Amino acid sequence: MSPKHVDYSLYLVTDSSLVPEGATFLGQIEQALQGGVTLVQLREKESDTGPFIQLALQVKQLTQKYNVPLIINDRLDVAIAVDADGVHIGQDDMPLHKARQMLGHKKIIGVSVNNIEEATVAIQGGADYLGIGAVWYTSTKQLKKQPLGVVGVQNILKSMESHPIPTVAIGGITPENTSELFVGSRTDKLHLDGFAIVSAIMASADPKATCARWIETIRADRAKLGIKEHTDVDDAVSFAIQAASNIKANSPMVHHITNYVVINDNANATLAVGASPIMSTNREEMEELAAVNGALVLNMGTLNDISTMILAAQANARHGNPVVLDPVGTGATQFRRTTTDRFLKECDLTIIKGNGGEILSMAGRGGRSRGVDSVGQTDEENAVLAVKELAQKHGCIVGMTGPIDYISDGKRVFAIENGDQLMPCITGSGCMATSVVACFAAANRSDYLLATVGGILTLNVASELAANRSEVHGPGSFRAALIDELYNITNSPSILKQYARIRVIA
Ligand code: 3NM
Repeated sequence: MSPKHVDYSLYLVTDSSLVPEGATFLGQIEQALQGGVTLVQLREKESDTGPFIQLALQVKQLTQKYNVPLIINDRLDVAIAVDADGVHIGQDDMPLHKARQMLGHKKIIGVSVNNIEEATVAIQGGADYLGIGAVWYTSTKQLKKQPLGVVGVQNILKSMESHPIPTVAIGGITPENTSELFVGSRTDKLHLDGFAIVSAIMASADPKATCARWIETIRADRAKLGIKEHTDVDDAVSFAIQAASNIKANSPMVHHITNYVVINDNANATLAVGASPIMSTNREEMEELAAVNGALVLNMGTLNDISTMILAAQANARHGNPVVLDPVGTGATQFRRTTTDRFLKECDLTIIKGNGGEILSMAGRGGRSRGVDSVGQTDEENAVLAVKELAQKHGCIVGMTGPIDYISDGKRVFAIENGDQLMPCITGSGCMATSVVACFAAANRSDYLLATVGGILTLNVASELAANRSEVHGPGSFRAALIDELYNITNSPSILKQYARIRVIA
């Protein structure tokens, strides 16, 4: 699960000592999940390492069943041992930079803060979210500092306005005081993203009903303030337009290790959208390039030096650069399947962008490849499950291109219906889509799902504009016109609004 898309609305923080008689710890958590908690933190201060890991694995089974991230309190070793989605650290726990070094950029790291200075340091240090507390007195934890009250929370939010990250409040929060806290703490620009709760859920006689009512209240409060719940199509198109301008403004370097059939088209597509291509394959310079890259493309078309590709991916991930895999023809041979598995295991992939045959085959949902071409079609239900499951399994964005493109972060799924039928008639149109997606990701790191949607949308709209040109009579002239239109969109991206045919599926 990418840290960027976590729903913090109702965050359960566990405490096994509070479970009522007749109920069980896991039962309380499962009921809370059924009621709609959006995040779970396992917080067991007294547990030894072995039993903690066993418990974490049991809780992870539950959170996975309900597709909710699992965060481990304090214990990085346990978080790593069970491959949790992240860790929550207090001011006296492992320093944030050490935790990040150990967990990498794909895991969520939350930090407890009680004042403006702690919040500033945590944000500068790269925290993914802040737990602000304690808001009120609580019998669940011995507080070392005075509770903040609603105004104290608001002061911290105010101090974050120029560099916001998600926030949850914690300490003494109940269904009865949530609205007061939410409305009272908001600033002109910011509001709490959610509420972290221990006793009011763990000690509840009916956690499912408690949580279901609670999440309703939270949503109603947001609606009253006119805060939108989910990213919609308009958001995705606006993001794409801004994202296209950002590429041109920043001209990020996009390093391709790609195949020699499409290398020239990949470089030209990259230039056309305003980024700067480099197509090096020499192992000697991978590390140095990673230090200045905006993104890395790994394209499996003509696989040669796999260990250099892995080296480059690891170096780029270390520098926080998005790594985009195009698993060309992955299902076609055993060698390609094995190599794909190596990439999945050894590289910290940000985005996988493949055609229907490739993505369905990786998801075990029936895709086939003949050579590097996609074979066969699938219904929408299967396609949606394929991108969603694959994204969840590998904690990255998955984009599947075809007559309709499906893109998911494991939770949300977008479908793009743009594109022209001449696209599959030129070699490497899918590889070009991957290049453009990498350019979007390089210059728009705040939301890789929307960056992927933006990249695929841009190429598809360019293909429609190219096919409609009077001088385009077939694949050859279409190929040249496609580069022209990519370039034109980059210079006036608002045209995307007029052409975009996007749906949000989930
Ligand atoms: N952290 P309840 S307060 C775990 O201030 C925890 O950082 C706090 O429990 C902080 O929801 C707290 O039962 C306990 O009041 C919150």
